[in-house]
Amino acid sequence: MKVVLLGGGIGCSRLARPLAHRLGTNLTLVINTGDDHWRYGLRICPDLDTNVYALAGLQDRERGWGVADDTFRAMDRLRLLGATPWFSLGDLDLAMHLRRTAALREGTTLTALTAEVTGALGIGATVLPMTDSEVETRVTTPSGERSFEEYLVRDGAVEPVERVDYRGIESAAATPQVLEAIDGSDLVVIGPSNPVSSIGPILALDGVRAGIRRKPCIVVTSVVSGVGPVDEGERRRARSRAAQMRSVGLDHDSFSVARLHRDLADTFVLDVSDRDQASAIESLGPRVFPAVTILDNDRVADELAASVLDIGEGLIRMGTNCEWSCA
Ligand code: FO1
Repeated sequence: MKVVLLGGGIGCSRLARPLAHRLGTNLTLVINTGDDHWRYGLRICPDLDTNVYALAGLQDRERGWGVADDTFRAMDRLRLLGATPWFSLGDLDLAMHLRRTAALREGTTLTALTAEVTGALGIGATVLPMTDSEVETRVTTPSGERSFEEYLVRDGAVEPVERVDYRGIESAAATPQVLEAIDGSDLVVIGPSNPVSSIGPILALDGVRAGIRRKPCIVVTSVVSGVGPVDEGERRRARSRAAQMRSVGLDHDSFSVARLHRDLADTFVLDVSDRDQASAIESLGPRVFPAVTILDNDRVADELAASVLDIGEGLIRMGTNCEWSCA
C-alpha cells in the first residue's frame, strides 16, 4: 500500500517513524515548509529536519527537534561574539543547515537536496518539501507581525493571534513530486500537526486538496481536549495551536479539526479521551475511529500506525472516496 503522510514537525514525526518502519519505500512524507527561514545566512527547515532526523534515528526524542546528544557550543560562542541566538542550532544540526544552504546556493532545489540527504542517511521513505519556493508563515498579534518561529520560540506563543498568513503561497506551487505522490498513492494520511500553520500551507497549494479528494483519506486529530500537555514545549505548541485556530474562528477541539478537513476525510481518528465528540464529527461525514493519539512512547505510536493502515486497507477495499462518504 502506497501511503502519503502530510504533516509538520514533531507531531508528524512521531507517526512517521512507525509508518516508515512498516512501509519502507511505500511511504512518502509531504512536509510543511512555512516555518522555514534564513538565520545566520543559513536556510533553516525545521519541519523537514525534524522528520528526516526521526526517520534516520538521529532525532532528539526528548525535545522532539534537533539531533540527539547534540551540543550548542557554536551558539555559546555566538553569544560571546555579541549575538543573541534565541533559535538554537546544535553543533551537529549545523551540518544539516550548512549542507542545505551550500546546495541551494549552487542551484539545487530543496526537493533534490532533501533526496540527497535522505539517500545518504539510508532512509527508505521519500521526504518531500511541499514546494521548492519560499513560503513564510507570518503570525499577526496585537503587538505586530512576525515569523512563525519568532511567535512560537522567541515570544513563547503568549499573545492572541489575529491572523496567520502564508507569505508567498500565491506564487508557490506544489512540486510535481508532491502531486505525483498523491496521485500515485493508495491512501493519504493528514498527520497530527498544527492544522493552521503546518497542514494549512500544504493544503493551500494548488492541486493538493483536489488530489487528496480523489483518494481515501484519514485525518489524525492534532488536538486532544481531554488531556493536558505534558511539558513546556507541548504547552507552548498547544497555546500556539489554540490561538491560531481561534484566529480562524475555530475552537481548539477535535470537532474543529474535523471541520477544517470535512471535504477530505473519509475517517477521522479521534483521541479516546474525546469520544464525546464522535457523533458531532460523524455528522460532518467521516467515520470516527477512537484511538490513543498522544504518541508519548514507541508502542502507542506503533499501535496508531497499525490502526491507520488497517483503516486504510478497509477504505481501499470498500473503494470509497470522499465524494461518496462526504456526500
Ligand atoms: N524549538 C524551540 O522551542 N526552541 C529552539 O531553540 C528551537 C530550535 C530549532 C532548531 C532547529 C529545528 O529544526 C527546530 C527547532 N525548534 C526549536 C523547533 C521548532 O520551533 C518546531 O519544530 C517547529 O517549527 C514547529 O513544529
